[in-house]
Amino acid sequence: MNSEKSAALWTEANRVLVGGVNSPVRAFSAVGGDPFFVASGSGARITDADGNEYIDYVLSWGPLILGHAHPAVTEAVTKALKLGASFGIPTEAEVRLGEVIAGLVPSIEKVRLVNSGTEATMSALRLARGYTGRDLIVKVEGCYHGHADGLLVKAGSGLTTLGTPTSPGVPAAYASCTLTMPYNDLDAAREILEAKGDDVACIILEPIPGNMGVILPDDGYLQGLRDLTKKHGALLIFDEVMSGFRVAIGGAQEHYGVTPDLTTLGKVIGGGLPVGAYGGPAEIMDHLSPVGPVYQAGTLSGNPLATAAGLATLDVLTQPGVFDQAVQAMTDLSEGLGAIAKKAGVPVYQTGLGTMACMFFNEGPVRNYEDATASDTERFARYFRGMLSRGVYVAPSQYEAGFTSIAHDSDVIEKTLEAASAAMAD
Ligand code: KE4
Repeated sequence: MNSEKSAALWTEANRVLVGGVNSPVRAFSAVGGDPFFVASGSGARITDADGNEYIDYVLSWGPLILGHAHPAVTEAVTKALKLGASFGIPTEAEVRLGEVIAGLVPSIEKVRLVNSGTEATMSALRLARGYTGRDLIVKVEGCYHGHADGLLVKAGSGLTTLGTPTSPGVPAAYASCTLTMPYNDLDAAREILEAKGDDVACIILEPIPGNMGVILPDDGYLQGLRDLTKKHGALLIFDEVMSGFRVAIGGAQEHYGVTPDLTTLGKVIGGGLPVGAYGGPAEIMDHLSPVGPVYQAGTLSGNPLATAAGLATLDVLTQPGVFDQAVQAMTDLSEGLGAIAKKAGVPVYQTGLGTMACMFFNEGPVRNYEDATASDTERFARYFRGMLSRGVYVAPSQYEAGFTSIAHDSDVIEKTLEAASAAMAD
């Protein structure tokens, strides 16, 4: 596989971009080797700077559920661009995207559009603190909500001891307002709320984590958190930036029938352009400026290009049977990979729902961060390189999710499984 142009670009990138990238995971640190530079995408496939083609299961880390360069999205963004890229003045498109989101996500009556998932979660936390008048937040170990200071925190020595920063630059004072608990452990949530409940503004979690691989909630876990937060007057925030429009059109909250107080979204609702969002009942959301006192703002929030891409994506995705195409692709892929691993005698533990899934190189079960981080990351890295060399790009880390799109047809899945049969034997 020729990689001359990617290699030259990688050298140039490292001179001017920190680590050669604009987001760390793209640097392939977890899997070894240097990343390729992509030149274009179409449907389920991407082509790199040297003309090598790959079947893509990262899909820009989730947004591209219609596949790359879907005509409906391309046409919508091109049309919007010809009318002007940005105004900083209300436009109809942001109203329509708000209406579509509110119509599809059970917990959302009012929504605020922003420009990234990080901005959505950072703002939702400020709203929860402003609404409750409380300072502490509780997050789940292994859940990732973007890089806002108060979320780059690891557990203290005990459940009710205050968090400590996971990154330099985060003041201990910020981290000390964050408590951390294991996923799928209601006793831990109960212990924290009974000890600190009067000071806890919210619990935030990915209802189906996709940033420690994909892990599903135990029966009753999400409803248990819903009951506990209600009892203690804390808000429940579902970060569905990844699971939204991926595990189900209405996200994990629709699938499990558990309604959070606030929901954060991103990725799919932007169709590949920068969009984040957070929403909930008007009674909470109206605490936000300009109606209420909790401040949040953004120059490009709801901009015409991103809202055009999001609207086009959701319009196609919600047509009868379309979402199910991407679900079927993931079902077929997962079944095929399981059979291949079994035949090769490689212990894997598979998880997933809808159009997002994960194959842990792990005997299993994987119920939380501790289980996930016991996976054989070396074996995963070998599998990643084996797939890449055979034209299949899976996420360059054991702790990421895999995604399908409506463009991942049976031929794409068949070619993927052929590559996997060989890669599993590497
Ligand atoms: P962004 O700020 O990257 O748009 O969104 C942050 C975020 C928030 N919540 C969840 C559940 C997320 O998965 C993310 C971002 N996901 C990662 C993928 N694991 C983005 C990829 C990257 O960091 O480059």
